[in-house]
Amino acid sequence: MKFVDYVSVYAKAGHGGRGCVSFRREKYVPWGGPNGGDGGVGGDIIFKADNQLNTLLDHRYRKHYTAKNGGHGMGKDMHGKDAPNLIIKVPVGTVIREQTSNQVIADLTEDAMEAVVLRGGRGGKGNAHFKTSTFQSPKFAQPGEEGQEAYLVLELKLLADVGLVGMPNAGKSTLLAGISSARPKIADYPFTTLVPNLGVVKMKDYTSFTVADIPGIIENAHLGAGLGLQFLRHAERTFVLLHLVDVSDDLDLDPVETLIKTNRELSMHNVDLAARPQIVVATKLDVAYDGHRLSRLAAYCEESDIPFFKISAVSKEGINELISHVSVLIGQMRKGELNTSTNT
Ligand SMILES: Nc1nc2c(ncn2[C@@H]2O[C@H](COP(=O)(O)OP(=O)(O)OP(=O)(O)O)[C@@H](O)[C@H]2O)c(=O)[nH]1
Ligand SMILES: [Mg+2]
Repeated sequence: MKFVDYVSVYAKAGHGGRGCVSFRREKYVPWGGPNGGDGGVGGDIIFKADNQLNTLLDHRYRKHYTAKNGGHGMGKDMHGKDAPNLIIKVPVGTVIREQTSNQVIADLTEDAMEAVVLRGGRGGKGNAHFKTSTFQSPKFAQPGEEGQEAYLVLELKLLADVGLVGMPNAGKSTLLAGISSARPKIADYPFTTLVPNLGVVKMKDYTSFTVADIPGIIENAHLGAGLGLQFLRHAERTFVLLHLVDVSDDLDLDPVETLIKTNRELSMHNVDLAARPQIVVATKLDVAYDGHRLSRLAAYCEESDIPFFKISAVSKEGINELISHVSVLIGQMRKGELNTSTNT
């Protein structure tokens, strides 16, 4: 399945129906009064979150949505029919903005949540409405109002408690596969993960938290290098980031430099991301034989007061400690005991 997390669409709510001009015609009643009915209301454009969906793909090729118009008013005081609303389903986590102002109109964070994004026009009043004691036969009625219309940007931002970030090959997907039932693709080449993956980590005490594995970030990602920063929007709605750094001996890269560079890319995307609580996780302990890179990273984190953990997906060393720590942290954040800045 293709993962689509950003689309723009055009949508228009229904036009209100026209009010009617009509007069009573009855036998033996030469001057019947006005009896033109009102127009019906145009259909609204409503977006609704649906947890059966996980991509915006459906909206990619259907860029125009138009709700039906209200029915016109008719004689004999008959009102036009109200048009049905057009309900557009999107995945949970979809943010809807107006394209030109970039203003957020709706943020659908829970299943079945709905937002009326564009209002249908009101129906016009029929001439029966305009009758007064001195003005008995109005020969006019109101037109219906236009429905609202807009170009909208739909953006899917996964909602996860934890985001996994790091260079390609750092071991993000391997960690996700080890702690949840998610089965992301894992391989020893960079950019194995092309789209974000979500996993649920279940703890022994029946609590759980969600983890998003985000495609690898390289230097100049903000200029479009590698997969660029296009998927970083999914890190924006997490409580905490696990920043994975490969510390195996045979890599040439300096682990501290790697950490700093990746963080720089994160802040280029969104300064708030750089301020998100972060835990540094040294990976591939089983192949850190002499451990020179490991100790350098550990020392740096200690100096800079950054929480630090080390794990091996192969020997499972350190994984339980890491997960327990994260679980407690998430628990505290959910209770509001810790300050976070999950910006949307
Ligand atoms: N020895 C060892 N190898 C590991 C460990 N964790 C991951 N690997 C290997 O490192 C390679 C990359 O792992 P992935 O989990 O695909 O890395 P990733 O960070 O998801 O990479 P991208 O998706 O490309 O960003 C794979 O060959 C894994 O088998 C570990 O703890 N020990
Ligand atoms: Mg991966």
